[in-house]
Amino acid sequence: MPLDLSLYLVTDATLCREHGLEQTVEAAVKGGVTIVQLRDKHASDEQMIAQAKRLKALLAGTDVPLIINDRLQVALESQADGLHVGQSDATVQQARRALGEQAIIGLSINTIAQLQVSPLELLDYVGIGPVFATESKQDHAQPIGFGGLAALVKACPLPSVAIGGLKASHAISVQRAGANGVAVISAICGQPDPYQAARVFQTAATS
Ligand code: TZP
Ligand code: MG
Repeated sequence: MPLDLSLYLVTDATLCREHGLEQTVEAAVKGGVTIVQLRDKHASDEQMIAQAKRLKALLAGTDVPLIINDRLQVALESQADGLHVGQSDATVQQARRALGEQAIIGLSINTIAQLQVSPLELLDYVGIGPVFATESKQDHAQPIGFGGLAALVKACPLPSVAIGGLKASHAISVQRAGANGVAVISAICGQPDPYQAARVFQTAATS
């Protein structure tokens, strides 16, 4: 199955409180989300494994893969489709060795220097950002804007997804910067209608 990064949902359990995490993911996938990352900075590994297994069951029968943020052990034990690591998480080498050839492995990058020292041959994609400042990640790096995004996309031979403060109205600018997709938390999690919130990205990207 080719990797479709076009609308990448990163979950936030707190923001999803109103509808529930699974209901939000289910609705967003119906609305066009192509890949889901389970991200939770507060849950224990056990809680996250249980949550990942519920999401895997929910996504069964769709082509939408489940990626785990940061925690290699959770990805392994939940039999998720892959792992997304930041600059200070498990290394890409550790992840590839533990998860195998088939796993989808992504890495966050914010600078050309980080790109240059990354083992690109072991990666499936990079997450580039933050494009804008965002309240969804407290400790985010310096925002890079669309200019920074375009420069990193140009320097990177891998598929890429842009992240950080992105809304449907930015989909065209992300496309023009050359990224393969848009990754979002708050544009879908916590929205009154997660299905519609996902749908507007499709409309925006094709218009
Ligand atoms: N990494 C860089 S910015 C960010 C992450 C996880 C948060 C993106 O959230 P939002 O609500 O789409 O700005
Ligand atoms: Mg991380």
